[in-house]
Amino acid sequence: MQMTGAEMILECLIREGVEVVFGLPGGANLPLYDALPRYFPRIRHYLVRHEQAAALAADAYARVTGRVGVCFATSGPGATNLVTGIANAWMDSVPVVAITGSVVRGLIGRDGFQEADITGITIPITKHNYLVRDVRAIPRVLREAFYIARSGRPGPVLVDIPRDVQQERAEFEWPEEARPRGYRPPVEPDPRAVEQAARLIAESDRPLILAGHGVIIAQAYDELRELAERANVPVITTLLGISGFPPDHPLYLGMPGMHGMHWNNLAISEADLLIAVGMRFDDRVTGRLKDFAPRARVIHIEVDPAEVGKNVRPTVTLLGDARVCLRRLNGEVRYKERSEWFARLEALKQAYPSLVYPDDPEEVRPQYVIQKIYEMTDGDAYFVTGVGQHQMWAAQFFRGRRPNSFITSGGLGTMGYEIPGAIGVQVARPGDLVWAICGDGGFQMTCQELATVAENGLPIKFAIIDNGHHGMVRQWQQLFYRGNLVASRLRNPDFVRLAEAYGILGLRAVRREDVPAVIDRALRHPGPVLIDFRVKQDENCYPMVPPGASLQETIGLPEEYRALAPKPSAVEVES
Ligand SMILES: Cc1ncc(C[n+]2csc(CCOP(=O)(O)OP(=O)(O)O)c2C)c(N)n1
Repeated sequence: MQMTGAEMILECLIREGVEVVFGLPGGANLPLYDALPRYFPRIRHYLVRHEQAAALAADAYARVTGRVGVCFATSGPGATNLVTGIANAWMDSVPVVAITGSVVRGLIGRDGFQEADITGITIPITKHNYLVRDVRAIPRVLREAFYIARSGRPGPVLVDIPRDVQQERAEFEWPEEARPRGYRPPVEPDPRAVEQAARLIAESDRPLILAGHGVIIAQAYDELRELAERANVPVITTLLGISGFPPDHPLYLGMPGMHGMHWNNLAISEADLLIAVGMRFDDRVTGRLKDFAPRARVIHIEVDPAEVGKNVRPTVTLLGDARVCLRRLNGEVRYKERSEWFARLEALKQAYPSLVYPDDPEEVRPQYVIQKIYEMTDGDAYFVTGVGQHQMWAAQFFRGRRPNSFITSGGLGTMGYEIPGAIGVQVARPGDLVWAICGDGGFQMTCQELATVAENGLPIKFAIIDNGHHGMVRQWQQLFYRGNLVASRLRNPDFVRLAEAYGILGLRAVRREDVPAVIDRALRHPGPVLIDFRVKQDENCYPMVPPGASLQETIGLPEEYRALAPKPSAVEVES
């Protein structure tokens, strides 16, 4: 059938099962937008107010659905505005296809109006990208783009299509084969490696599982749990592995690393075996690499061969999809009693408490707000965060009950993720409760998207952890830059009135006793709500591994906090 390039793009999206697109039009993608209404309502389009939000919303949509997220932007500034969102998806292995309009073919390379070499710019932050110069190539390119984005280790793919290519007509031919030649991501691990891994687990007296985003991407929740229970091994989840394992499970130990549980950082240093599943030994997890897990052998379950040995050299590698690898491994492992190790972990937990904080009625502690939200929702919600202290507290105190319900920017650490991220999640899960845990700094990086929220009646609950600062920056300046607080203080707008300006219910909490009441009010309100939680401004986030330090050098909670923890029992722990 003959169609225009623009129609071909939309036809391809339909065939790829795309239902939702986030985007913003401009001169170079107007043919695409011109054709779009003919594909309504099979495709729903969410108009954002800044393209960064389109890419970030597509990223969050992809994280919760496991499907490819799609965003549109025009050439030049539209395309470059996507860059942060694309980099975010790249760092966290999220399948996104970004479709940009480009200047007409005759202007390419001639500094045409709104020309930017977006394929050049995004080479290092995409799995692959394309500039389509021939209208007949559109179906093949988009088919490949979706295949590449979602297969193996997922990631973003950008497809740049000149305006005149969108306008040209040609015969639409859907290719049989989606996989580009020479691209074959691993799926099945080597059976000998599986046997060897099982042997290491059987030999180990002090094993730990380190579960990362790969578990969630592969939807290997049951398989992870089976491994832990079958082999009797405790589970630590990285920031992006949170919600890959039930937080109330007796084998769960929480997060490791820079703001992870103190006991985990010490346990990793004592472990004789790490079973790393779908995680890449990020520096925020390992601390100083040369002192990381000095006693441990390592089993690395990983889908991307480029990750193997990049930071930590594994003893055994299971190369393949995490779910498939875990299934194979589960077939080989046996239960082993490890009472000494469990006693030791219990002792570390008691000696190095990481989740206590003072409770004072006059001040709102940020940890209290976050804990209260988890409590009052009974963890039955999606939680999306920004980046900074609030993100780390949200991770530490996580109590969500659903798998894959903690959505956050990990590798890139993109402030401003909280609003577009929550939009992507709410669009993907219209009937579910979505809480955005926001920083007052990060919130202002994308708060124009409150218009998108209001326009579409997305009933997101925004909790601004308003400490009047770029809190994490203030903390670093206080601890590592002689208390020289530069450019970390924020003079904020009146967030309640800002919400009201967008037609969103705005609430505020200034005392501890206000907190449950405003959360309750937000939960009862059917539409979007913004709550400005005026929290204690100088609260620091501990535990903390200082930058460049080893996990063994974790700074624990302040003494007066630790004193609040239940007293250690008879178990002896040398410090
Ligand atoms: C886009 C971007 N710019 C700068 C930073 C550096 N940075 C990391 S945390 C942080 C402060 C975050 O402040 P806020 O959003 O208020 O959260 P808080 O730490 O106070 O909870 C900054 C500036 C970043 N992560 N992302």
